[in-house]
Parts: sequence; C-alpha cells; structure tokens
Amino acid sequence: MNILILGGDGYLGWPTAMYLSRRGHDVTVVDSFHRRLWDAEIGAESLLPIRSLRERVALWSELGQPRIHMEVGDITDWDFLEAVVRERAPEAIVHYGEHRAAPFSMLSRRHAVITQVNNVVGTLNVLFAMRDHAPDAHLVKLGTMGEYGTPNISIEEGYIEIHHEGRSDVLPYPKQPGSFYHLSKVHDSHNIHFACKVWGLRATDLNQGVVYGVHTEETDMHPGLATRFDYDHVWGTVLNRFCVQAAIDHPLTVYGKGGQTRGFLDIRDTLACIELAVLNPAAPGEFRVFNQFTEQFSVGELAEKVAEAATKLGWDPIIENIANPRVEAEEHFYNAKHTKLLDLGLQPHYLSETLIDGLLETVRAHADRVDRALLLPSHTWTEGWIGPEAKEQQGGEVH
Ligand code: NAD
Ligand code: USQ
Repeated sequence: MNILILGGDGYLGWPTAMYLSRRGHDVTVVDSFHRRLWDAEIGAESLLPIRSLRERVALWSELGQPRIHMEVGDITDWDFLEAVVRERAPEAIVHYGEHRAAPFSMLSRRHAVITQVNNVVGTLNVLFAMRDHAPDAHLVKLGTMGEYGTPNISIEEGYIEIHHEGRSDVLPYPKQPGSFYHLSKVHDSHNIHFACKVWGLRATDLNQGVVYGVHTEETDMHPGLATRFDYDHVWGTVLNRFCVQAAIDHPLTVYGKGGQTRGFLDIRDTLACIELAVLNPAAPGEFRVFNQFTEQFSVGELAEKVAEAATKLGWDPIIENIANPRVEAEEHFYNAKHTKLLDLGLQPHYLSETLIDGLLETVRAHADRVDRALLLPSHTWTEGWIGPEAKEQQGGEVH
C-alpha cells in the first residue's frame, strides 16, 4: 500500500516506516523536526544517539531496502500538507505527527498553547486534505489511553452502551484526560469522529498506552537506524526512565503512592498494531476505536519489575516514592478492555521478555550519556515550570 507516515522522524514513526517499508509498502515519511527543537528547549537529548532523518533514510537504501520517501514540513501548514496529500495520493495515513508530552503541556500557558495548536490544527488539516484529495484513504490516528482517565468502571474500546430514562444508545465513552496534552487527543477524536460522520471518511483512533523499548528487527539491523530513547522528566516515559535510573544507580522515581495504573506495550507491538489497522481498514464513514496496549501495571509494580530484573544482572536498584508533580489518582480501579487488536491477530510481546531481552543492557551501554540533572521533575501540574528558567518559560510568543 501507499502509506504516509506523519511524524516519521519520531520514536515510533521511524521504526514504523522501516517496518512497513520492509514488508513491501511504499512509504513516505513527513516531519517538521519540531521534536528536535522542543528537546533543545528542555536541554534533553535521546539516550541513544540518533542520526538525522536524511541520514537514516539514505542508510536504509544503502542496506538494500526499498526507498523511503521524505517530505520535510509542518502539517499545521496547510499549503505544505495539501500538496503532500495531493501528490502522494496515500491509501493510508498513519498520524504520529503530534506533540506528545503531558509534562511539556503543563509547563506554562505557552507550552499548553503550543501543544494544543500543533495537535488540533495539524489533525484538522489532515482531515480537510483527506476530504479534498484522498477521500478513500484510511486515517490511522494515534490517540492515547489517557483520554479516558481513571473512571471507577471498566473502560470500553471507544464506545459504551448507556441506558437512560427507558432509552438506550451506544455513545462515545466519557473522557476525563489528565493534562492539556491528553486533552488535545480528546479534541482530535471529536474532530475525526465528526469528519467521518459528515464526509464519510474512514478512521481508526488507536488509544495507545505507554510504549517501552527500542529494539525492533529493523532498528537492530544497524546502529545508524536507532530510534530515540527519552529518559528526561518531560519526555521520558515511566518504564524507560526506570531502566535508565536503574542503570546509573539513581533511585527509581515512583511518583506519589505509585498505585497509578496504566496500559503498556512493547514498541514491536506498536508496529504490529499499526500494520493490522492498515491492512484491515475502517469502513467509509466509520470512526473505529481500538485500545492499544497489552498489559496493565501500576507504576509501583513496574518499579518492582525493573528492580527485580536489574538485581538479576547484579545491579543494586533502589525504589523511592517521591512527591508527585502531577495531579492524578494514586490509588484507583482500572480495567481497560483491549481485545479488538488481539481479535485481528496481534501476538503480544510481554514485559518480562523485553527486560531480559536486552533493554537494561542497552541502556547501561549508554549510561555515560545520561544527564542526571534531567531525572528529577522540574515542574508540577499546579505551578508549571519550577526550574531556574521558570519566568521566561511562562510568557513569550508561541513558536
Ligand atoms: P515523538 O515526539 O518521538 O514523535 C513525534 C514526531 O512528530 C516528531 O518527530 C515531531 O517532530 C513530529 N511532529 C510533531 N508535530 C508535527 C507537525 N506539526 N508537523 C510535522 N511533524 C510533527 O513521539 P512518539 O513517542 O513517536 O509518539 C508518536 C505519537 O504516538 C504521538 O501522537 C503520541 O501522542 C502517540 N503516543 C505515544 C506513546 C508513547 O509512549 N511514546 C503512547 C501513546 C501514544
Ligand atoms: N511516573 C512515575 N515516575 C516517573 C515518571 C512517571 O511514577 O518517573 C508516573 C506518572 O505520574 C503517571 C505514569 O507514570 O502516572 C505514566 O507517566 P508517563 O510519563 O510514562 O506517561 P504519560 O504522561 O501518560 O504519557 C505517555 C506518552 C504519551 C502517551 C501516554 C499514553 O508520553 O505520548 O499518550 O504515555 S497513556 O498514559 O496511556 O495516556
């Protein structure tokens, strides 16, 4: 299939591009490199060295793989995106091209605005470009499990049957997101659902849990094909952070009581889920929602698992419950359904295998690149940025 990957320079976008290219799809990656710029603002850098997108695409061809096309630009720029969609005429659009850090979106007014404008406007442009130039294409959009929050009932996949005053309907599952970032995904979901209804577009919203790991068949083909690995307090996701902390003998930073429970998945399962969604498209007019994760853990349990695996390697990990910078439930019920991708054939990789499979060793091999100053949170959900640069972070223009 002819597939556009928006956000193709990112943690998930680049491995997805290689995975789909190797399986015979004609892949075009689109990226503005905003992420590399936002990293610079925080002073963060990927733990694994990553090459430029141009270099990675060239290396992929040098290794005898099919050509991956590259389009550099910002999808919030209508003229750019319209031209790409018109000229490439994709059959599927995999949309990763968003701002993805909850802490970043909570640093200040400016950061909240950057996040929501980037994500909501980018996705609106995608919808209009599809309406005008690729009405039969299938949009595979990355949403997030965090759209649902932590309700005191089971979480369904996108929709729930409601009985009210003697009548029934199947309605979008209620959303209670926990950051301005997660809210941007809710706004996207509403816009996509509406566009499917009025223009007959087809879309799959993948409400993905927290992804971990860096090893895929393709990233392992050459060190120059590596994808990013974030560990800092703004971009680093919890399991990746715990692995880095264990590798450098820093306490594993469990926020608050540690009962916060989330869905998790191995990066290899992200790629498999994307392919399953692409190969089994939604029907015209359908707004389909899959919950994309394979296992659920509390962050306290996760810290225990990392500590256990690190101990087996002869390391000496310590777990520390530190003040929670976020406003979130620290003990709660959590039971999220996730059968639709399994029904399509997903065969999960489980966390116990991945830790043993080399994630901890990979991290330790790069331990000299860790900046310890980036490990403890310099923000809170209530005050925003509390680091030394706090004042300039709050105001200023939006770029
Ligand atoms: P990432 O930051 O590594 O990659 C996102 C890429 O999109 C970056 O290369 C960035 O430059 C690009 N981008 C952002 N805005 C753009 C714009 N306006 N125009 C063009 N390119 C733009 O993030 P990731 O971890 O690969 O996540 C990809 C998607 O998956 C995001 O939408 C994220 O919300 C979602 N997701 C990620 C996780 C996770 O654990 N990483 C979990 C659930 C959902
Ligand atoms: N946490 C800790 N210690 C840490 C870091 C985080 O206890 O050092 C806790 C957080 O308080 C939170 C949980 O771990 O309760 C998850 O935090 P996270 O930073 O790993 O994940 P989150 O902010 O939710 O965001 C990440 C991705 C985002 C994606 C989301 C999926 O950055 O793009 O949408 O995971 S989900 O969580 O399912 O919404």
